[in-house]
Amino acid sequence: MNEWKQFLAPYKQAVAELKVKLKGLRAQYELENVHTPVEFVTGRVKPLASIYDKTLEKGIAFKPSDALAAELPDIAGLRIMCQFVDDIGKVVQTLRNRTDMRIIEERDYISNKKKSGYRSFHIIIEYPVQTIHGEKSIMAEIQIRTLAMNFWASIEHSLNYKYSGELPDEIRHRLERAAEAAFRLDEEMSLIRDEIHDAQKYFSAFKETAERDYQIRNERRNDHNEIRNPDKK
Ligand code: 0O2
Ligand code: 0O2
Repeated sequence: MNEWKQFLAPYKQAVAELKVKLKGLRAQYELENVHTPVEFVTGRVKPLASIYDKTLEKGIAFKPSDALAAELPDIAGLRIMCQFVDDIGKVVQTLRNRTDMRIIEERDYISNKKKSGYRSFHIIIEYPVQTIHGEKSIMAEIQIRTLAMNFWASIEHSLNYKYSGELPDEIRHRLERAAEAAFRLDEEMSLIRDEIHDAQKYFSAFKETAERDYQIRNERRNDHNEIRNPDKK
């Protein structure tokens, strides 16, 4: 078990670092007061049970090794959720421009959806982790998708788990139709994105003004109390 702990340690570190970096993108866009293509970011190290299942599927030995690391590029997995389909391209371009990771492979399951109905953009990166024994390069997978694609994928994933990958035909068909409905939702939202952006800008400005008003009122109340009760601290 300790062997696995040691093997997975750089992946754990990579997930933690990449989460901070990718969430940082959102903060930078917010600072510049422009629409952020990053809605939220999640990350995980693949659980041992899932690693075990993958080794059975791929016919490789279930033991910590370079061969296993090479066969499973998603031991470290990050997910970036976007509001609009267009945002996905922006995030991909931003990742291509970064110098702290190297893109090894891109898989576009948005233009080429999977048979299940799955849509997402996958990027496999090589990422250097600094350890006490020097630099260790590991692979990580970044999945970029819209909120609607994410909603579909998480429901489908749970159903697949429930039926151990053998979905009854009726559910499979319904999921295919639901995937199309999710994609149409994305298309509809894209068509009114300017309206949505305006509304979001208005809402942020409103929140800022309300926050400022609250602070001013609070300061005035404190000044007033000090004048009326000068000895009270
Ligand atoms: P906030 O303020 O909640 O948005 P950790 O548990 O320490 O490893 P983290 O980031 O808390 O790290 O956990 P995780 O599970 O990797 O990421 C969850 C982040 O994604 C949290 O944001 C959740 O709020 C956010 N999240 C999850 N599902 C949704 C969703 O459906 N919609 C939105 N908008 N956000 C979601 P933060 O970063 O903790 O901050
Ligand atoms: P988990 O639980 O998310 O970690 P392979 O080359 O065979 O190892 P594959 O399937 O060719 O892998 O790679 P792919 O399809 O580029 O990426 C695999 C990951 O994408 C999956 O990881 C899922 O997270 C997601 N994914 C791919 N297809 C589907 C799908 O039809 N439905 C859902 N819900 N997710 C999908 P894991 O390891 O399968 O699972």
